[in-house]
Amino acid sequence: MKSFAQQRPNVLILYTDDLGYGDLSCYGASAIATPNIDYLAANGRQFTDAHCTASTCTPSRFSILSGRYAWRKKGTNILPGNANLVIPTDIMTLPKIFQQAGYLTGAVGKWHLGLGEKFPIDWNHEVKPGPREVGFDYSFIFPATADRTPTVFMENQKVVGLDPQDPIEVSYNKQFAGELTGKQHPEMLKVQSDPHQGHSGHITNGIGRIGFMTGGKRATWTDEELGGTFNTKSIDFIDRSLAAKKPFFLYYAIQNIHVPRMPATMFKGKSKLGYRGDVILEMDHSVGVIIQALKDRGILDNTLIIFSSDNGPVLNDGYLDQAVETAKTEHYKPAGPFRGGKYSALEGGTRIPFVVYWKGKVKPKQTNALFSQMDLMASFAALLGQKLPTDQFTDSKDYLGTLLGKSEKSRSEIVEQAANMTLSIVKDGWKFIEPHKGPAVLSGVDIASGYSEKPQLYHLVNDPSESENLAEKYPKKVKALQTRLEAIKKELE
Ligand code: NG6
Ligand code: CA
Repeated sequence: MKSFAQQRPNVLILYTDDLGYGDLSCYGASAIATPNIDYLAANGRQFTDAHCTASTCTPSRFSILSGRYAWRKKGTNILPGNANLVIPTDIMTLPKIFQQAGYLTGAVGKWHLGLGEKFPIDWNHEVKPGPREVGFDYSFIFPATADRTPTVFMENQKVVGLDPQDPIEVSYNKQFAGELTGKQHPEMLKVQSDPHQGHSGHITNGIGRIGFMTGGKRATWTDEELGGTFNTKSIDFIDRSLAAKKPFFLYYAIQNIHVPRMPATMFKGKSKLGYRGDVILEMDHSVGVIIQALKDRGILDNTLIIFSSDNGPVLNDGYLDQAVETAKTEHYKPAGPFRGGKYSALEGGTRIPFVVYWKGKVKPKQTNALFSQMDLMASFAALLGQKLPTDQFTDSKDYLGTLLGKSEKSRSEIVEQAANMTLSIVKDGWKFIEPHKGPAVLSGVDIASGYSEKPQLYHLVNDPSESENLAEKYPKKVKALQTRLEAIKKELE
C-alpha cells in the first residue's frame, strides 16, 4: 500500500443525516431519483452491510471521528445544543491522522459533538475546545442540529455575523423574556410541530426548535439557505487547500435530511414525497455540486470520496411535514428491506448507505462485507503510512483492503447502539440483541424499536428483516454472543 501513501489523494467524506438504506435509487428506492450518488455508486464500491455505530447522531459521529464506540464513554448520546465537547482533545482522531500526514483538514456542516468546556457556553467569543482541537484546521458548522438552538453558523468556532450589541444566550430549560416560542405562537409557524413531540421552543424563520435562545438576530441562519451555504463553504475550503498546495481532508456533514426539513426554494415540491423527499433531492444535488467543483479544478480523479449516513431513517421526527402520508401513498420504505429505523436496535437503525469512489483505484463492484465507519481512522492511517498511538485504546481496525476493493474481508463483529443504550452484537451472520426495557414501538416516531426484556437472536443472512426470534431455539448461540458482547464491553478496562 506504500504507493498509495505517496499519492496522498484528497479525501472527502460526505456524511448525511438520517438518510436510510432505502432512501437512494442506487439502494432500490423507486419513488425518488438520486443520480449524483448513483454515479458514485455505479463507478465506485457500494457496500450492502456497512454500519454507523449507533442509530442516533452524536454517538455515530463520535465514533467516525474518534475510532471508538461511543457507549464506552458516558454523555455521548443525543446532545442538546448547549452541551460541551464530548471528544477528548488528547486522543488520536480521524482528522489528526490526516494532519500528521500533511493534509489540510476541514469540517463543514452539522457538528453535534458539543463545544467548549465551560458551562454555560459563552457564544459571544471564540468557543474552545471545538473542531480545531479535534483535528480540523478549518471549520464552518452549526453547533448541534437544525432543530436545536442556537440557530447560527460558526466559522472557526466563532458565531458568524454576530452583532456585539445583540449577544446570544442559550438555555434548554428556561425561556427568555420577550422570546417567541412555538408553544405560545403556533400561528407563527410555517411547519407545525407535532404536539406529541418537542420543537415547541424558540421560533427561528417560522420553525419551532428544541431549546431557547435570545439575541443573535442578524446571525441567525435562513433554513432554505443551509444547503447552499455549506456547499459554498466546502468548495472554499477545497480552494484553500489548493492555495496551500496541500491535499485536503474534508468532513462535509451535510445537514439534510434531518428535521426540520426545509428545502431550498428550488426544491420545494419537486419530489412525490413531500419535504422529506425534496431534501433528499437537495442533498443529492449538493453531492453533484461538490463533484462538479472537483472536476472544474481538475482534482476529481485524485479525490477519494466516501458517501454515508449517521443513522437510519425516520418519517415523523417531530414536524408535520407530510413525510408519513406521502410514504404511505408511494409505498415508500426508507429503511429498504430492514426493520426499524432511527433510534432502533434493529438493522434499520445502523445499516446505512456507504459508497466509496476513487477513479481508477477503487473498482466498481458491490460488496457484502461487514464494515464499520469507525474503521476509517485505522484504515486511512494505513493508507497514509501513519501509525496509531500504541498507548491509546482504539476500536478502529484497518480494513483498507475492504474499503478500496482489494479484499472482501469482513469485520469479524460489530456492536450496534440504540437510542436507549440497548446494545446488539453482529457476528458470523447472527445478531444478538441484549434484553432491555423499552416499548416495542417508539411512540411519536412510530418505529419498531427492537427493545425487548427477552434476549433476541436473529439469523441476519436468512432473515435480514429480523422477523423470527430464534433465541429459544439456539440457547448456546445466545450465550456465546452474549458472552462475547460482555467481553467487548470490558475491553477498555
Ligand atoms: C430527538 C428529537 C428529534 C431529533 C433527535 C436527534 C424530540 C421529540 N425529538 O430528541 O427531533 O432532533 O433528537 O436526531 O425532541 S439526531 O439525528 O441528531 O440524533
Ligand atoms: Ca442523525
